[in-house]
Amino acid sequence: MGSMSEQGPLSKGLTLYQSQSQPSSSLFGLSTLGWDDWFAGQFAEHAAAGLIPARVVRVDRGFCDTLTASGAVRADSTAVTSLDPTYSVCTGDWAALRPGPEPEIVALLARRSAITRASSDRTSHQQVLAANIDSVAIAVSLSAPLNAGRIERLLALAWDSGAKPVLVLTKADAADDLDAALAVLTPLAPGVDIVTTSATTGMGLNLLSTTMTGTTVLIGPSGTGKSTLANALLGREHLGTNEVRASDGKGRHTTVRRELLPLPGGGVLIDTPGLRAIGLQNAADGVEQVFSEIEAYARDCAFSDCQHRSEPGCAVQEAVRVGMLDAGRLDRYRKLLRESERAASRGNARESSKQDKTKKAITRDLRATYQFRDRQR
Ligand SMILES: Nc1nc2c(ncn2[C@@H]2O[C@H](COP(=O)(O)OP(=O)(O)OP(=O)(O)O)[C@@H](O)[C@H]2O)c(=O)[nH]1
Ligand SMILES: [Mg+2]
Ligand SMILES: [Zn+2]
Repeated sequence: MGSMSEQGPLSKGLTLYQSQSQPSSSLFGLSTLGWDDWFAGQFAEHAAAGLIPARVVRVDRGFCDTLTASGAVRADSTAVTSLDPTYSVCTGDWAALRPGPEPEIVALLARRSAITRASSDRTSHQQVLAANIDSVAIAVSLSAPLNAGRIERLLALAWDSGAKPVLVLTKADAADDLDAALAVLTPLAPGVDIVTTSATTGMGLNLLSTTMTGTTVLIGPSGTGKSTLANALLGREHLGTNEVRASDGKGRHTTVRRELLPLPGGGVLIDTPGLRAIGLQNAADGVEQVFSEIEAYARDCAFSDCQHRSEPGCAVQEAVRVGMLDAGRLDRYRKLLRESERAASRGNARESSKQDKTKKAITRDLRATYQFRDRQR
């Protein structure tokens, strides 16, 4: 781990290209940052215009830190900054960059996936938390009381992004009763891998790094140990961390910017600030995926439009009655669906946009893959 300390993630990309072992047109090093044929296919016209591909590491008031095939570049990003946050440049985006003494981002490539939440400003805008992600790692602290509703909410956001959710349990060294925690968490997350970790003892870190291929975004409340975990995976103290408040055990919102970090073993991690409010917007697909066992019971209801309240022949209520399904979970399912639908009906014309349809299509695709995988287990 010590040997990594001189070599930051930014210089890593640079080193790959200084070796000159590849022709200068080769995008070999970019693939370690997540570049693939899907993005390359969109880039032909930009390449013809003399632009180069760059992955956005950090967005910082009109500028972006990016990684390109020839290393780190800080570029003006005014041209890709919009009043509507959905369309503004975001960590994880692939951009077309005009190199030179004053580098500039000219355009963004279409996103393959994005994790979004309803904006805190209560408009119909969506805030993009991270773009072009393959997995969403949800950090859950084992040293704090578990909050089922919050975990389900984060899972819904994750499923809805088109990426694969993973529950990452942190601070296992400080857990009161790990088995009891797993017994609570497992039924909340059907079809989701759960990895138990401790940055203090190193527990689960190898397993976690093999689980994370491509780009992983780490989300969760403040103080759950996201940045500490990222540092442990990175092998050096790159990100600032801070103790939780002694008074109430809550985090101090130490991380204030999203940041993309290439990992030494391959793959890319995006650390994010602790989430306060997690508003769902048009995330019904995600909600249904989180509560997939309820959806499965509902297929056996006598009425196809059963509301699972007091209808005769309701298979969901039957599951509650025989103890297969927790009544509280059914309530939370209803609440999240309602919230998501209400937000969607507040009238967001963009919902029907092509981008959104693409996102949903990808979600469906991934879902089919995971369902297939689950059957194989
Ligand atoms: N016991 C124990 N403490 C940990 C572990 N990981 C992190 N912590 C502590 O938890 C506190 C919060 O860690 P951070 O990494 O700053 O948490 P964060 O999720 O990045 O918080 P924000 O940036 O505010 O969202 C720090 O005091 C860490 O030392 C762990 O594995 N075990
Ligand atoms: Mg942090
Ligand atoms: Zn029913």
